Amino acid sequence: MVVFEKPKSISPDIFHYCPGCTHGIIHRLVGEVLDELDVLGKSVGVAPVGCAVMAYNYFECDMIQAAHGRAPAVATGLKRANPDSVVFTYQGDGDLAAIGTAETVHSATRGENITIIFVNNAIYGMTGGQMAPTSLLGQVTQTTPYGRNAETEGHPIRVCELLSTLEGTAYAERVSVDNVPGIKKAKAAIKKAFTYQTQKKGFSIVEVLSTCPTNWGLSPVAALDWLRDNMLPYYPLGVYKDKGGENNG
Ligand SMILES: Cc1ncc(C[n+]2csc(CCOP(=O)(O)OP(=O)(O)O)c2C)c(N)n1
Ligand code: SF4
Repeated sequence: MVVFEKPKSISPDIFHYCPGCTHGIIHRLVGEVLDELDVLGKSVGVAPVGCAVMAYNYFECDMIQAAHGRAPAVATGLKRANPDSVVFTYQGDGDLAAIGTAETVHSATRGENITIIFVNNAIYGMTGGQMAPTSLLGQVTQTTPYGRNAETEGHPIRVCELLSTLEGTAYAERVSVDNVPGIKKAKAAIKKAFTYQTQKKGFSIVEVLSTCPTNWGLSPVAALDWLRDNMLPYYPLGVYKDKGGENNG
């Protein structure tokens, strides 16, 4: 009896992520959802620039890699050219909420019928731990050695809250993968986002709170505690927008 196996939407390649990094869990959840919705053959993923850049090796659907922050613009083109495809981006917080802010906001307000998987680990992972727009006040990073200061670096951006104000956003939910019930909720949210896309409801985003033990300077277990103690109070989990039965696609 098979007890545990990789989703067929995930390749046999070994993930390159650091020990304790939750990017791998999030990849798996996306893979499980592609399997369960049986959309692998018509799905196209857009890989970011960031630690998940090699996501194009890990998903078995067609993949394209966009310049830093441009994934929603690339996804827009893919989806408009082939409206029956299922198009998703997979982006970190530096990619989506710094250099890619314009693409993110405008694809949402246009109601592009795409799904964004937004991995918020409160830091730039790939480039060695600089401050991200989502870094918390007081958080020490390579570029905020005395802690992020609102007066000089501004306040962290709450992406789901921001995008939920836009008419084109059909669904926005924040989840966390720091524990098993949270992982189950994260999967349900990802499945709902993809389902809404197949129902042509419009723009959907799932923000997943994620760990970066390497750049946070913590062990994998301590990183999960840090996420719970520091990220959850500032980034409350929940549904920020759900157009439900409405069709704005
Ligand atoms: C146009 C451009 N600007 C800057 C960079 C450098 N760069 C590569 S990855 C990255 C940040 C990645 O952080 P994030 O998006 O949060 O993803 P993570 O690595 O944490 O998953 C930056 C600034 C780049 N590759 N291209
Ligand atoms: S640097 Fe951080 S985000 Fe990147 S793989 Fe390592 S733990 Fe994950």
